[in-house]
Amino acid sequence: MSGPVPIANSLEDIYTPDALDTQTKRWNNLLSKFESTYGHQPEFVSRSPGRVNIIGEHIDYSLYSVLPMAITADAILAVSTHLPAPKEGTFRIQIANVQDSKFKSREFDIPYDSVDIDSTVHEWTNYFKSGLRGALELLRKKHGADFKPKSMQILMDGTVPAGGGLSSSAAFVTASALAVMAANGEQTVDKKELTELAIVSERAVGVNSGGMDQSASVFSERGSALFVSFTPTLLARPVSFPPTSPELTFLIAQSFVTADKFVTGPIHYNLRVVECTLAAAYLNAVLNPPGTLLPGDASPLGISLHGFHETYFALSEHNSGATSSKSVSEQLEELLQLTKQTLTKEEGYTRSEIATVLGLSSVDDLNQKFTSRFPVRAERFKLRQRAIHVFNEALRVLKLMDLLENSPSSSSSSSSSTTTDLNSRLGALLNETQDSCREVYECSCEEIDRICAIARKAGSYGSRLTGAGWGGCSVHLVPADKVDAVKESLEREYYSKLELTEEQREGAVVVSKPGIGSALYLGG
Ligand code: NG1
Ligand code: MG
Repeated sequence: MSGPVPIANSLEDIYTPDALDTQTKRWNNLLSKFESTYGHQPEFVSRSPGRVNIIGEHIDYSLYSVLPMAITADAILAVSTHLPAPKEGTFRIQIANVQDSKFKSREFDIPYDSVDIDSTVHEWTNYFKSGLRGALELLRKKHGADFKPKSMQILMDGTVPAGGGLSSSAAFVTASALAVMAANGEQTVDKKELTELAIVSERAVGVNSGGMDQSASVFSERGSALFVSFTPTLLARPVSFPPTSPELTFLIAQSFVTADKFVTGPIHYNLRVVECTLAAAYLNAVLNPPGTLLPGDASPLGISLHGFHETYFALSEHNSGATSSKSVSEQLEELLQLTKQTLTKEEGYTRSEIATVLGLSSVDDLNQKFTSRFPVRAERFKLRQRAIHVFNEALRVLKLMDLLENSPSSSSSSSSSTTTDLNSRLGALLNETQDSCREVYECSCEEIDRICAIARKAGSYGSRLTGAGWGGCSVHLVPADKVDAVKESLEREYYSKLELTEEQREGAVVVSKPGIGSALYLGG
């Protein structure tokens, strides 16, 4: 699955036939606006899509595997590199947006060796700058520390709804990093390298995120979902859904409750990252031999529940079952029991309680290690609930993969009964995830819960929030012959009660076809 980001020679290489008309018009608009803005045609276009997450919610930053798929909506950046350098030691970036009314165009003169990003302001160009910073680090690694980056003129168009749980931010950061690589002569960009730099780059914008979005944005292949693992190293492989009749579709429904992780991070997303990390440290302190250190890993704060999982079962007495070592599923079941016996306080744990168990000298020491980079606001940390969700969700991903890859209908031609059975079993897993997100992880919201109930009543096999939650989008597993019924019910019982623009109403519910990931379009 690794290898270079594909070079697209035409839009047919990027979009599914049903999207081609709209995208051709959109790309022509981008290219002509580029000409009118900068007075010449761009040299290339860099493209990265958003994604919907099918299952595996809020477990990527704990380094458990997830199953997203790329959608059609994407970020596209038209680029040229004719601009002369402003003065010795600096390069110039001019960046504009086709939705210029909302995003004012900007110009930056940047010293070769440092891209400063003020992550305390919510400025749209910060996402470009985070991709730029990551790409420059990679370019300096390849060409030496005194690498001189090219000046760039950029026009951007993003159609992934922001704050919608469809990874608008990751699409923009990844497309930006790819654009900088290509502008500086790297047209064969390795997918794994691009993904890893996009993951680290995005954290510079103030959200302590996992790696699912960037992986889906880069690695996805048309017609397939993507199974992404993060440890021992990043790995992504396509997964296809068995052919069923009627065809199974994924519906994406907006809640129009904006969930801006940048703003709510301290009480929502970034707090969950801290709670999971502290749960790992706590379980390690209590269940592993005194002095056991968790391995440093690629998780946002450097240690994770997966790290605890590995360490615990690496100790032979825990792993040797009657026959051979336990399967991952058996290990996860055991971790669930251990968690319930060890993290017994439903009301959560105070900083001082945690510091004591971790053997830290003070709460300041705890804050310095876990909450200094991204501040969080909480008196108590619900370690029990977050760890239970993570281990259960990791189990659900394995169960869904088992259904996809080992169910009878995936091998032989499926009779309608096995199809319905398979679809309802897939859907049941998605519904369990929604229950856990709502009750245990507390990252849903009343609007999303209502949308899921409406969709299920109208024929969805499985309905749940997708992405970080607290608003944003939902994903629904709907047989093709029920899509209209679900859309109509959502319109009648949910959207009709909202003040929506025509454009919002158009994009409220979309059928998402699994699309290709990042691509470089060299035009011509
Ligand atoms: P969204 O809401 O699509 O940005 C976020 C994280 C993911 C993952 C999901 C929850 C960022 C950039 N992405 O996705 O890493 O943790 O929430 O599964 O914050
Ligand atoms: Mg995002």
